[in-house]
Amino acid sequence: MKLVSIVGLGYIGLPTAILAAQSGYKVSGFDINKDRVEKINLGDPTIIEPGINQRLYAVLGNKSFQATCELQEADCFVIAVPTPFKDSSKKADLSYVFDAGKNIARKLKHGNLVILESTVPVGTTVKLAQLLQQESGLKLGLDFCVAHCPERVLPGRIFQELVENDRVIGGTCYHASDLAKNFYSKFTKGKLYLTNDKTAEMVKLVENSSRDIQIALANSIDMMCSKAGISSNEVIEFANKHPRVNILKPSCGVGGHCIAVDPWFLIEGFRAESKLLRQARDINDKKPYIVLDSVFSRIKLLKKQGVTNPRISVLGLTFKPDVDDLRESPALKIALELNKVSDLAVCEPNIKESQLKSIGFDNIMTMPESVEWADIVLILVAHSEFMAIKKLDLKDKDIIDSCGLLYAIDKAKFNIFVQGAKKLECEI
Ligand code: SAJ
Repeated sequence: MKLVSIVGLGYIGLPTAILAAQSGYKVSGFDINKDRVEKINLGDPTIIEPGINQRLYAVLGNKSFQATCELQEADCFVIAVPTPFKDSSKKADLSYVFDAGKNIARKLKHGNLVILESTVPVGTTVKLAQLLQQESGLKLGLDFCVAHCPERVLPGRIFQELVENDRVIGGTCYHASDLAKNFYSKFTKGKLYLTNDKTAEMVKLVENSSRDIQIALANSIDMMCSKAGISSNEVIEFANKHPRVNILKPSCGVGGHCIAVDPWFLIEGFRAESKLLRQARDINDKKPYIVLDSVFSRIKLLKKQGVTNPRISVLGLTFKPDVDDLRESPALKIALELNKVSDLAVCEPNIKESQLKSIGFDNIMTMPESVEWADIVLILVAHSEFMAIKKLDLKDKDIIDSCGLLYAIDKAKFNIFVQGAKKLECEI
């Protein structure tokens, strides 16, 4: 297996293509976006990821990798295309996967392997295999093989995780799993577990559903603690001291293109059996509105106290800390709602001012500027830059911290659990 064609040069496809090229394959990266292909061939990876520029430069330089809008023949095809929702329904849009399949079918030859890496509903890999068979006229299992090997990487650590993480490979036949294992073993140090296609599909979906449920639990704990007047961050921290408990963190909601999306692929296929997943989705989807409600009650209170038009500083807009990604961001959703009705300043150090303006935010400030300007400081995302907030003058500021930033600062500073202890002191 020498020639590899990667279909889709996004966050997963491009790093995979580069790594495969660095480990001895001759790689062609296909993308439908001509502009992206041109940029990549000129050395601009079009995504931000540590180490990617140097790596891309190296594989372009030694000609082990090239991007193209014309799918090339290969020994192994890897599909890494998006699987978003269909319109406003929460059903998976598999058109990119099947378009990739149709395209590959035209180039398919005896002995080829096709690997699907995109996250898909259970049963999709076999549908892709049938499509490839129909369109190419070749026989599945005899002429070509198909396997599903879902990606598992964290943006910001993609190259490390592509190498180090264990992977699950599900073939439509044993030979497919074995061939795919052979492909990944050239650049993966993690263990490669072999199974069937449906199991691999289900594994990926339950991994992300498990995170969603854990975050929903954290958000429920947060709502209960808020009623009880105690710190949810501290409760979770202490509960996690139990050797078999591991609750995630409360936040202003769940965003991104994975955790908030993948559970729906199970809900779509297993409506009756997935009630817990559905409830977790509802809880996490409701969280931005709960944060909004608490902002509105503070506004009301300040107005009663004579502040006619309370100014709000929003800290953080991305879907999670220290990324430049606004996709499905609950923080952005909250800020856009507030922008309609309040005097707002936003501070988002990871996004360019021009992009923030194009979204509709006119008042863009640094953290010190916005904190000084505001009556209410709304912390939505715990970016590293915001760890300096306690150095600013916060007296007379009404602070709403939806992501445990202040708790994290206290913990880092005093290395003790201060919030409950502080409260105890006051009560005594
Ligand atoms: N979140 C919380 N509380 C937490 C952790 C996360 O509210 O304790 C929120 C985040 O703020 C964010 C959302 O959940 O809005 C999702 O964040 P995430 O870090 O869990 O997930 P993603 O979407 O960045 O990437 C995940 C990967 N996550 C991790 O490894 C931690 C990985 O599991 C998957 O391979 C990837 O999705 C994917 O592609 O499916």
